[in-house]
Amino acid sequence: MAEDDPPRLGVGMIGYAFMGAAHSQAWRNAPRFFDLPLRPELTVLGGRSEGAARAAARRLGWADVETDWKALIERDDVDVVDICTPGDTHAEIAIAALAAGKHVLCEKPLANSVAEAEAMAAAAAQAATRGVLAMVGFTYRRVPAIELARRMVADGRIGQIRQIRAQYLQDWLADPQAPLSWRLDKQRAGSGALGDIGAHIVDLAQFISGEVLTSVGGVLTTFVSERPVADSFAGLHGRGGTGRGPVTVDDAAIFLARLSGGGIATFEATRFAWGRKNAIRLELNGTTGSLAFDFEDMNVLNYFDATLAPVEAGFRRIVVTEPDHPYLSAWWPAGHGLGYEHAFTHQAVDLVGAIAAGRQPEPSFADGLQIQRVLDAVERSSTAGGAWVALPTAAG
Ligand code: SOE
Repeated sequence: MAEDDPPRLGVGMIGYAFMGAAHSQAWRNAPRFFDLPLRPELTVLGGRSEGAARAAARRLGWADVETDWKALIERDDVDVVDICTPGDTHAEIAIAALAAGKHVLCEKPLANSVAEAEAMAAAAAQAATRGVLAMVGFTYRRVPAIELARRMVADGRIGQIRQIRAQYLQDWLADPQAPLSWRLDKQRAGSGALGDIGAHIVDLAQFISGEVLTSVGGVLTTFVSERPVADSFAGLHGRGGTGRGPVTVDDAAIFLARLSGGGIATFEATRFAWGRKNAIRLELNGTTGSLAFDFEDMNVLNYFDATLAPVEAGFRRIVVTEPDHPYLSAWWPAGHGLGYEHAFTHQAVDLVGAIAAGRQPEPSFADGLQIQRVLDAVERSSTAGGAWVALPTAAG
């Protein structure tokens, strides 16, 4: 460590599968590309099996491992606890880490139920009075084109929002032989497409518009109720295994919403859209223009300016790679583009900045709770045959 290096920020991360790998590269790269007020250090990786955790730590760049998450959060060299485990463990780990005085980054959705999310938000509010901060990882907020869209809406570039169309489309379960994973188990994941990917588009619609959902009505469905059991997983895809087990979550969710500004919105979350690998599609139509985004072309934001003469108007393709675009000055020359992993790096950068400044990072656990209430309301609506369910308009 050089004398003028910023002070270290010890990170202890629990879980090292798909999300753990994405968070690891973020902690590694953040201080290499951005000037940070604190220097994140990949101090310790938590995992139940020592051999597997050590192999993952070597591969992902962590200095040490702990097999007991309680030991990890008590370590003096850990300042931030990064939770990359399935949803059924979020509440217990996050609440204990905050009580131990550790800042927390928790993967989305915040929890598996509103009750758990309420307990987590209460623990975070209490911890904040001691300068201990908590953030939930709705990572796509940190895609530069998404942040640009948010700024353009705030600057009035599309006027008053009338309609939002939000879709999150994947296809990794469209094959009925795709095996079971924890993401298909209600006990572990809380819900299926709704919480796993629907939560992202609820967050993005609210983040970009600056509005909240005030009521929802929707339908959840499970197309394939039993699947093969897998021996192992790489990313989202399982291998081998014998026997079959039940799917206890939704495969797809479609819902309507009313927005706090008077507009309306549609949401669609599915893992059965053959050919759509990670299509997050958002379109906002305002009184004076539209914005459209698709994650499968993530360096582009499409903008229609209805204040122009009709003969000149037309969707304009803004390539979001200029140094003046959000986060871009730290990366490559214009036109070279960013990928999925960069949003995780931006998330780490923003969290480190907030911790150094003693400022509440966003999205907070209170924001995570508000989204949990939306998910819960959609489930209740579906159970009630699609009836509208009202939501509280203030988080908390
Ligand atoms: C699976 O659907 C998943 O890995 C989500 O859990 C992530 O949040 C999303 O970024 C990619 O897809």
